[in-house]
Amino acid sequence: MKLEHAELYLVRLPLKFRFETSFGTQTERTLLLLILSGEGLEGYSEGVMEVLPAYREETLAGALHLLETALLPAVLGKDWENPDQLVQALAPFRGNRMAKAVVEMAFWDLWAKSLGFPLYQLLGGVRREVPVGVSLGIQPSLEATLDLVERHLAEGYQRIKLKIKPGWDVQVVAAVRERFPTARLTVDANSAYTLADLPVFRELDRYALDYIEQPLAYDDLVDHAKLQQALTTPLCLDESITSATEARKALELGAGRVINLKVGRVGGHLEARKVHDVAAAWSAPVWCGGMLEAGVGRAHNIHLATLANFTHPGDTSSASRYWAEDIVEEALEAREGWMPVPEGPGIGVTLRRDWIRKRALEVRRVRS
Ligand code: OSB
Ligand code: MG
Repeated sequence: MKLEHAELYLVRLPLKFRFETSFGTQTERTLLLLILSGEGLEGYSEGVMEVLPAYREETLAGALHLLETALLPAVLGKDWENPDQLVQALAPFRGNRMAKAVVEMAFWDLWAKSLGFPLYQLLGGVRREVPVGVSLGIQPSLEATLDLVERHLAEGYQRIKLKIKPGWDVQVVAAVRERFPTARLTVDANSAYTLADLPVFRELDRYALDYIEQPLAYDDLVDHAKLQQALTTPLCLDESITSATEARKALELGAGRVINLKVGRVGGHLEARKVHDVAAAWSAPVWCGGMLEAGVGRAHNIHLATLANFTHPGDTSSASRYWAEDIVEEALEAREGWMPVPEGPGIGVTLRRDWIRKRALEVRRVRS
């Protein structure tokens, strides 16, 4: 596949809900969209980086700069046999996995389209629909939390993930567990705690949570291993897992027993599949995380989540929960906790091009 040119768009989308986590509150998403062209076809991807480095280190401005000046120039004007070869060309640039994922994922879409296959078939997926739960932000009150949980369970979501932070943890879990004794429940701390908070986790250990997601520092494995030793509830790592190598080290150390796999965080589908395989070798389930994606990123996530070891429900809930209007024509909607895989070659979505062009904050064209 000869890559010819690329267009980068920055688009601001207002969120339908206020999304509070331990690291901040979001009311909108500025997303980076890549359209990669070659041989008369187009591949699409969406970045997961945010304006500010609150989740991990990468930023939107940094990624845009790197894509324009280094990553896209390294791949444009050349003929790539497969995604592996393209990933090798990006290997000399250290880190910046979210930015690299933008290039890699658009290439997968393009390559799958050139071969006439849906992406999930090329990845080796085994499902036509994927199990989904929902990630619920910190609410202003316990009553608001209980209402929100009730509504999403009624919609059929297979598990509820509650965002927690110091001072908003045990009491909210206790209240939700009391009202919904058999619901699959998890919590996500987004690195808000330290080992000094062991008493909080001992309390949380009593509520039959599926797992506790990323309680400690975003770049830590060792303290997570110490915490895991002290608990019955499995820990799930999100921020800490940036590659298959980190996943191997985490599982070997006992830093967690479950992985929240985000294709954007680990540098693309190829690395995500390696993380998936390492986890399977350690009998550790993975599930598909989300970063409040619009239609393109969401479609990529769904295709990835068809792999066999995605046994726990993911965060890839219905697009209509997040956005009044999406960047794609297709409605990516879950039914009774199952998200169907988009049909057609590649990721199977059509861009709303005129709408995107009208709303774009910036457009950058990169040629070989
Ligand atoms: O920690 O999983 C996370 C959103 C943005 C950044 C980090 C996280 C999240 C979510 C929401 O939990 C997942 C989603 O609904 O897309
Ligand atoms: Mg998380």
